[in-house]
Amino acid sequence: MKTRLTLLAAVTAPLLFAAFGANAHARLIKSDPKAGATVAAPKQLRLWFSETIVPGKSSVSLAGPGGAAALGKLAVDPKNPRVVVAPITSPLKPGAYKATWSMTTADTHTMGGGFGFKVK
Ligand SMILES: [Cu+2]
Repeated sequence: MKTRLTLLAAVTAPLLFAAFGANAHARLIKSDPKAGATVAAPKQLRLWFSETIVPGKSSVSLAGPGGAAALGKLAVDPKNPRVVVAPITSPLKPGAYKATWSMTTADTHTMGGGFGFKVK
């Protein structure tokens, strides 16, 4: 019996590992503005992800001292489908901001996260 269990573990472990390895969940690699940075009022948010993003099923929002900031239509960079661009359509006042993202990848999985920055 013990041998059977060991054998089962030996067979399933690599399969599980392969399944996780095949997942393509969006992970934020970096952003502009950078997390924690203090910057002059940006005109757009740029987010670099680990996977190709489906922009029509993804979203970014930005909250600041005046409430929700107005963002234009989310798009991917035509040169890099892992880079998402959200235009900021009205100037940001000085203060602390929090960007919140929800990204769907081609495998239909959705991941979310957020980061903060300050406008001087
Ligand atoms: Cu996935």
